[in-house]
Amino acid sequence: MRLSQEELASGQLLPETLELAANLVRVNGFVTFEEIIPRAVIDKLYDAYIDILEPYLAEHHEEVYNPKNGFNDGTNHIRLYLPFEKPFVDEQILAHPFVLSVVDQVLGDDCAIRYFATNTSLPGGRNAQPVHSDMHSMFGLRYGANLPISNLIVNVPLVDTTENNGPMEYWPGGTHLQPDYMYDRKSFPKAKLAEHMTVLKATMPAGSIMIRDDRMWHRGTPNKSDKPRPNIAVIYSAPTTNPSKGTIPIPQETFDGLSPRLQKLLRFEKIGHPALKPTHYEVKP
Ligand SMILES: O=C(O)CCC(=O)C(=O)O
Repeated sequence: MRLSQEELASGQLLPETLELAANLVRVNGFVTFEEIIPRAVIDKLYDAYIDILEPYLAEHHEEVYNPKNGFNDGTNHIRLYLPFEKPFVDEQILAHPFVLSVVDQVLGDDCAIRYFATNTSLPGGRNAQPVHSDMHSMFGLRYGANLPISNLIVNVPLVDTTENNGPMEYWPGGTHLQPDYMYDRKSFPKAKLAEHMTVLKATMPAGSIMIRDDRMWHRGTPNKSDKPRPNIAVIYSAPTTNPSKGTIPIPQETFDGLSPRLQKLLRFEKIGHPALKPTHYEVKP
């Protein structure tokens, strides 16, 4: 969606835009707001991200690179958890009023942030990722109805995402509306179905915001450019459906400097702990 000048200037969605956006998430699995975060903020984030990515890749080369099939099965994709510190900690990224109005509407205003990371398609990838949803079934193969939306992933690309630099591909419209058992690893393979289904590419300008149900099927694709294509990924969860302990260590001083709303969003996280060093290993609660 492209927002009006009035909405961009006031930082508030008009009631009809909010209704449309929330219903698009419910029905289509996602909504995108184009070019929301100012370019200067995005460029600063990109530079800071490259400053941690490059040494990280150099230091962890042996762990992340396999001579047989390349990096991460030839996808050259990396998930890197971010340290909870500036410039990554920015209210425009974590508590943007457009995002909060949509997540409050869909998840409830007691929702919480449970995840803070990046997904990057690095140059030189040969293979696309397998088609997947980010959440697995809650009840395995036993439950045959769709469950309410419990996690919304907010992606913010730090570069213009084009056909050429590894846009995420996604299957909207119904893949988030499946019975719970369809998200089990043993259910009918998504890749087989996806080949016959309509797919979109998440091409968008840097600083756009995509809000998606974490069950919507998607995959990373190879980056044919010579520059990394990072997406920030923040997950907002309905607390009733996501009682896990926190995964984001937040230094007390940093927490104290946040807005009351962002403090509330982060209330289940590890407040008073030193910031995490960047890592590609899964951060467990
Ligand atoms: O290209 C992207 O940002 C999506 C990557 C992704 O889905 C993943 O790494 O699980």
